[in-house]
Amino acid sequence: MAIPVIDFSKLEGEERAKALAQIANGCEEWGFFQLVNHGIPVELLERVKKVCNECYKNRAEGFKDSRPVQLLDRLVQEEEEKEEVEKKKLEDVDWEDVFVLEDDNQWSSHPPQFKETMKEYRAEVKKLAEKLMEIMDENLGLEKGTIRSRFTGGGHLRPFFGTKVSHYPPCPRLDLVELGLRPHTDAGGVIVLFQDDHVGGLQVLKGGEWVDVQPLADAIVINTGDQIEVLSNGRYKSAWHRVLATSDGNRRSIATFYNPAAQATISPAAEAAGDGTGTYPEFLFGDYMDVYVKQKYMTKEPRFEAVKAVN
Ligand SMILES: O=C(O)CCC(=O)C(=O)O
Ligand SMILES: [Fe+2]
Repeated sequence: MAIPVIDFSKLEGEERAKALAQIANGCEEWGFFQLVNHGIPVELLERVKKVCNECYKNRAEGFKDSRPVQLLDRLVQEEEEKEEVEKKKLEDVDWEDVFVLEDDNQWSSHPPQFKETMKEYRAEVKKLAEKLMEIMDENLGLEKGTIRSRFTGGGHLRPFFGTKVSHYPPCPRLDLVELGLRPHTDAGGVIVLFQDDHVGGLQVLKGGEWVDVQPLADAIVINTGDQIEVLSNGRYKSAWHRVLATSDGNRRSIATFYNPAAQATISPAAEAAGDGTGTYPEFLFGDYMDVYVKQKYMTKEPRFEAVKAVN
């Protein structure tokens, strides 16, 4: 079983209907799919890889003092001190080093090309995400622009647009730390992921089984978050995913989140409700995020319940 790989350029030609159907299937059956010929220049992707790899190098020293490394060191030390060890694993850490880029936060100046390259990349990703939202509108039978409009309070609010640059360094004790990132569904809207083309580890839960999101050179992975599930009234379920830690690889991943504005009101879009299965509340996305930050690694249903209680 492999997640769908879709040729995005086919949307422009005679095979448009087929491409639309493939995307609908990816959204309905998987919550994850990969795009090839997505329109982001490969030459730009090459530059993104390069500047992010450089950035990781500059951050390597800092990772040595990070929480996961400290916790693992402590556990290993405890192991050595005790004779009889019942193996305890570290289950509440992610073996990763991350930072987030937004339009108005501080960005690294090393390497010197980092800022301009990532700015260019984010502009391309934004275009792609907005195109995808229109395709989802079309597939859901919604008027063009509905999802974007809901995310932005009818165009008055600025959507959240953040890029999480992650590095998953090799983990020396996979017997004690198994995960680079614990299982979760994403809180927001449309996620555009440029993952490592060699080192795998990302997996999606499908029918009770973890399925690899196979590394594919120059492809872009798309997944949908909890807000698309709500807007589509359960037709597009946000999928559980996780990242396995590895003992010998350095995995790079750049995930960009196109989410509603904090003040945007989210609720199922009536037209999408046709064959929807959900009963979702109406809430402010910011209120949802307040719940999410405390419950990220838990099931989503209690989050909807909790946010209902806020209103
Ligand atoms: O690193 C990855 O491939 C996935 C990251 C992810 O799922 C997230 O940041 O929410
Ligand atoms: Fe995620």
